[in-house]
Amino acid sequence: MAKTVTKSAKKPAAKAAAKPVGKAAKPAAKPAPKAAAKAATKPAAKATAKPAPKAKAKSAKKPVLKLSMLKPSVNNMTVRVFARAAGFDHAETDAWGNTRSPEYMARNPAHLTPMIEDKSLPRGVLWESCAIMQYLANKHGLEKFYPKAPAKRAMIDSAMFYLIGTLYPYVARATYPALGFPQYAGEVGHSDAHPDKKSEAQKAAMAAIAEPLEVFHSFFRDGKPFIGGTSPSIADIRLAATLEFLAVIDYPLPKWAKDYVEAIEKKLGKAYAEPAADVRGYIAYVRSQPKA
Ligand SMILES: N[C@@H](CCC(=O)N[C@@H](CS)C(=O)NCC(=O)O)C(=O)O
Repeated sequence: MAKTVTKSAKKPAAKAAAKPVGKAAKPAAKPAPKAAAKAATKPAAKATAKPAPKAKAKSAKKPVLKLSMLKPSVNNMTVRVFARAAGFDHAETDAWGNTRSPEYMARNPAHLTPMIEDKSLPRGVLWESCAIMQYLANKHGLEKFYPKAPAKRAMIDSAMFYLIGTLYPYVARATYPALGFPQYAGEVGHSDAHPDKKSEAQKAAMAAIAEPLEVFHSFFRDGKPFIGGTSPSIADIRLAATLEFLAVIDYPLPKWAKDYVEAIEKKLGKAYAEPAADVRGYIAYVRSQPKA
């Protein structure tokens, strides 16, 4: 499996976004070994004391969040944005063409990305974008992205479950044919139905997007800039990334949604823009291809 450590893996995240929350400052970085930490705090008088060996400084920077991902995917974009925005040192492995390999399947029988590897997990890996963000936010106390207060947290969870269970299936049915992604078994788009039937199903899904989309605006945002309030939560990252796919079908996003994605991109800076560029680049590529 070719391992890609992206540039941003070395550079935590866009400054605007990276200001780590609470303990997020060192969410992923291994704490410096005690000896090295002591040396770093020794007074100037002892300046002649041996500085911490370079190897130790290096190991503190070692990427510790290991993420397997696919660049054109918004499910993956979600976690890639979050990892950058939260200031993780992370290494990304491009899993393109590899998700059904025996090695990958042995770890992840669902053959899905995004997937993180973390020894403290019972099975060593975790997939599902929202579960990954919840876990990492819990583990590292990233309350800015995932509030701890039960009522506030419940709204973030509700928004994310609603997205995965209701909005995303419509988005997938409407956009996957244009993206060249396989549809799920049992879907008209997956069957050998007449192309007119497939197009009908795609159009019906496209028409169905408006209602849940409006729910995010009127109910979950409820006049606030973001679902999370004044700063983007993990539910906002999940929603904004999902909306990126709609460009491939020229979906007429309502003005609030365009402004909302822009506001998230502005708040998160490079943390958002960099993974978004991969999705947008893929969409530009498929759109440049002659229609079959
Ligand atoms: N609900 C999941 C969806 C994950 C998913 O569908 N991943 C796709 C890419 S968009 C995948 O890894 N497919 C590879 C495969 O099935 O082999 C999430 O949010 O993480």
